[in-house]
Amino acid sequence: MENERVIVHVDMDAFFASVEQRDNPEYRGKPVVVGADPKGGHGRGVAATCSYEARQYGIHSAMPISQAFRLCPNAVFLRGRMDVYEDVSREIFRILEQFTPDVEPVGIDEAFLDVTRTARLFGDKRALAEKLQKRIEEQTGLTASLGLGPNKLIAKIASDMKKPRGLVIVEPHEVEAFLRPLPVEKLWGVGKKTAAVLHELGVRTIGDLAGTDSGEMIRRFGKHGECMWELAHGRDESQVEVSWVVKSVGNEHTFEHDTDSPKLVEATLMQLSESVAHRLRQAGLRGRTVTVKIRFENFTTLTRSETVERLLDSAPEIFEIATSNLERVRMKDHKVRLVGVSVSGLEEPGGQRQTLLFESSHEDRERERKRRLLAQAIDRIKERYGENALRQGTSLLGPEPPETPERRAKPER
Ligand code: TTP
Ligand code: MG
Repeated sequence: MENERVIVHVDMDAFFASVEQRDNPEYRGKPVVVGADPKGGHGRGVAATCSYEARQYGIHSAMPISQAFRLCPNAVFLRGRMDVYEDVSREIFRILEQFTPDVEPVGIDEAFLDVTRTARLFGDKRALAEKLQKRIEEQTGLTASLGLGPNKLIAKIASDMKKPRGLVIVEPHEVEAFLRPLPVEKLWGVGKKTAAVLHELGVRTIGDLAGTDSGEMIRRFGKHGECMWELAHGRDESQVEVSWVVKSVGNEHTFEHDTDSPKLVEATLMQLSESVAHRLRQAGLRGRTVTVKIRFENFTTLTRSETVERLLDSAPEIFEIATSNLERVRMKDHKVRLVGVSVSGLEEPGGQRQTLLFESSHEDRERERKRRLLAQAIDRIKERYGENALRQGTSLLGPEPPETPERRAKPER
C-alpha cells in the first residue's frame, strides 16, 4: 500500500451566500439567495447559490430566480459581489498552498490537493485535513467541507457527503463499500442520458454497475463503458493537475429581453469584442481563432469558428471576423437570447520562455503563476455553469447596467 495516493477535495459551503452572511451579520441564520434580481417574481435570471437556510425551502443553485422568489419571498435576495468572492477565493487558495504545492483549482471555491507527500508533515492525513479545515475557518470566517481518499473521484464524492463543515475520510479498503449504495449519477461521465440507459438495464447504484459484466458495458458504451466500470470499482488514476495555461479568452452576454434587432446584436458583439481584446492584451496574449456563438429564444445554440493566419488582439479584427461568420446564420424566425465571442489558438507574443527566463524575477513569475491559476479557477466555473454563471456574472457585478457584457475567459478542454 506504499504507493497509495492521498487526495483531498475542498469545497466551501454555500460560498457566495456564506461570504454575505459573514460580512452582514444581520443575514446570519436567514435564507439568503445570491443571484439575479427577482423583480418581485418576474426576474429572468437564476440563483447563483443560496444559504443552507434557503435550501430548506427547496431553493438551489441555477434555479430560476422567479421560482426561488415563489418558494421564499421573504428571503434576502442579493445580486452579489463577484470581486469580493474572487478576493476570498484567492485567500483560500493561499491557505491551500500551505499544505501542498499540488493544488488543482476546480472552481472559485473548490480544489483538489495531492497531499501524498506532505501529510506526514502534519502528523497524518487526518491531522492534515483537520488542520486545513480549521485554518480556512479561522482565517476566512467561512466553513469548508473536505473529502479525503485514495483518488480524486472518492475525494470529490466524500466532500459532498456531510456538508456543511463536513470531513469524510475514506480509507482505501473502504472504497467499494463507500461507493456501493450511491446512485450511478454520482460517477463522473454519467449524465442524464447515460443514467437513463443504465436504469433501463436495471443499474441504479454504483454497486449495481460494479456488479455488471465489464464486457457488456464495453459492448454497450464502448470506451466510456469501460471507464464507468473502472470508476464504479473506485479506480481513478487521474492526477491532480497544477496546469495554469489559459487556452482561450471569451465573453458572452444574455440580453435582458430576447431581441430581434440586428443592430443591438451587432452593437453587443462590438462590446464583447472590445472586452475580449482588452483581456487578451492585458494578459499579453494573441490568438488565431475567433468563435462566435448565438443562442435563440428557443435555446438552440449555434457556434461558428474561423481561424486566420495572423495573430489577433484588437477589437475591430475580432469583431469583423465574428460578424462575418454570424452573417452565415439565418436569424429571421427567432429572437436572440445570447451572443458570445471568444478567441482561441493563443500564443504569447515574444514567446513565453523569454518572459519567464529573462524578463521577470522569481516573485514576478510566482505572482503571475498564481494570478493565472486563479483566473483559470474562476473561468472554469463559468465554463462549467455556462450561461447561468454569466447571467449571474452580469448581475453580480452590482451597479453595472444589465446590458453590459460580463468578462469571460473560457479554457478549452
Ligand atoms: P458550489 O460549490 O457548487 O455551491 P456552494 O458553495 O454555494 O454550495 P455547496 O455548499 O453546496 O458547495 O459553487 C460555488 C459557488 O459558485 C457558489 O457559491 C456560487 C457559484 N455558482 C454559480 O454561480 N452558479 C451555479 O450554478 C453554481 C452551482 C455555483
Ligand atoms: Mg461550494
